[in-house]
Amino acid sequence: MAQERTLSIIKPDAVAKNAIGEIESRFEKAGLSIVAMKMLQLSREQAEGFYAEHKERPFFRDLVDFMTSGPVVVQVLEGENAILANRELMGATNPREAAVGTIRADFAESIDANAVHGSDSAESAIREVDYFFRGDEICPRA
Ligand code: IDP
Repeated sequence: MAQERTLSIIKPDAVAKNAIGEIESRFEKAGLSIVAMKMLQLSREQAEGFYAEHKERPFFRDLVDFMTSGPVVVQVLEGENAILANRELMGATNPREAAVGTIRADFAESIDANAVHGSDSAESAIREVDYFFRGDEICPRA
């Protein structure tokens, strides 16, 4: 099995609910290690750049409004098949469709305010980790 890294974000709704610890705990209990993390108030420019692939989508402005509405926690998770493992822990984009026991089923209110982000492919994981972290900010486990 491949050791991978993926970019995870705890979004403003989950930070506002004081759910940071519970969400981090799910990653760790699932065998993913947090190898970098920071809390940030994203600027509009940062949020727009991060979600550039959605620029033409009708929900883009709402997404940027939401992602800049309060602080977020960005982190790099490392572990076996970390990209897929994180997506499984997160659950479906729309919390109404998210499987029982997933982060979105338990913490998200709506498709707009859906608690977490996770890279969806190896290619986006590289781009997204790079978007928020310099190499020397990542502390790999042995
Ligand atoms: P993902 O976060 O599950 O990977 P994406 O399709 O990449 O989902 O969409 C990025 C984010 O954009 C979602 O997490 C959600 O917050 C928002 N989003 C996606 N689709 C919609 C929509 O139809 N309405 C409103 N917001 C949406």
